[in-house]
Amino acid sequence: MSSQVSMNIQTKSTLFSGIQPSGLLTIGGYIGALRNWVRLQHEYDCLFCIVDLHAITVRQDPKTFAERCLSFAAQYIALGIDPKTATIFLQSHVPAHTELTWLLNCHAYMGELSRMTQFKDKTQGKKEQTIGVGLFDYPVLMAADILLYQTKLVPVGADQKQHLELTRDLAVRMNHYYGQIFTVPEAFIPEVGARVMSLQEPTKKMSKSDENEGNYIALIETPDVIRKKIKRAVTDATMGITYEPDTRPGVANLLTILGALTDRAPTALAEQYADKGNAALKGDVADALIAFLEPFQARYHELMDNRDALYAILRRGAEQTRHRAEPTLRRVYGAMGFWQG
Ligand code: ATP
Ligand code: LTN
Repeated sequence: MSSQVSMNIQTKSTLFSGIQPSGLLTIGGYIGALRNWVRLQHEYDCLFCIVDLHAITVRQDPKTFAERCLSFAAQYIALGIDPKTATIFLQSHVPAHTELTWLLNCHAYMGELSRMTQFKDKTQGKKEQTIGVGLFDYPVLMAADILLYQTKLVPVGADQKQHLELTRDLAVRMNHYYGQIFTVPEAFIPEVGARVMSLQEPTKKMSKSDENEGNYIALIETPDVIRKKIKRAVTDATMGITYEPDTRPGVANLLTILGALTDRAPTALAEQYADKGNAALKGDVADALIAFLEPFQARYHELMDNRDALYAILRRGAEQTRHRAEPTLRRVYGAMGFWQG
């Protein structure tokens, strides 16, 4: 490696992000997060994780889990993450993530974790005896993911803002007790597309684990299904197209999706479609989705057909991150007074 290259690596700040392989990647995850990973990958020293340990906070089928994790790696790459530039890896391959989680657990409070909206949403209506402790502790594992690498920037959708704030609080708290051990990270949340909404219930977030498949567009959806789902998307009876997320969430969501895929502001698109109807807008949204997803899917299938290359990328990612995680872990143990031999 030339000294110029090694200097560049050292001077770039670290960026970390992850997605849990808990279902099919959706257009919401792409617009809210992955799109920005692709955009930021050359500016930062990037670590892109498949957070498989987070995924098991809800039951996963052991028969399909490994394949899904692999397919996430292929989708990251097919969307434009360059494995030569960024590091792609599975969370479970780097034991330091769970090790740091324990150290952070001993500094996190029941109260702050109980206030997490995602925990409240995912446990709503459930009996306490049926709620896994992992779901409660989920944000601490996420904090460990981030803090382990002295991460500066974390590109995520708006729903993860609260988890990022908890991560920052934990970092500041630990730095206060033990001296400077962690970089305090910042969230990168896009202005447009930070919260892509469900197609059938446009007042809630599009989610890959939604029971109703009609609520999301998966990245590996076929053109026919995309057209059907967009056609059935809930809008309203008001004439013409306007961008009013509070009063017309369905229409605003379609404008957001189209805007993200065509690099236009949703408000500018609304003006263009002002005199048109929902059907015209929906037709164009479906066209834009298909135009974007077809070449992506071709790249994805090619990668899935070439398993050895994919395995090599993930093995290299695991090896690199295992090394990178070690100094922070040692620093934390040391600062806390553990005898390290
Ligand atoms: P699950 O349903 O399993 O909780 P999800 O679909 O909500 O999953 P995550 O794995 O939680 O997706 O999120 C992956 C990344 O994509 C996160 O950064 C998240 O903020 C972002 N993201 C997910 N869904 C959306 C959405 N609808 N709009 C914008 N960003 C999103
Ligand atoms: N909780 C995140 C996934 C996640 C993550 C991370 C995101 C786990 N660890 C670290 C950014 C950085 C979610 O999207 N549900």
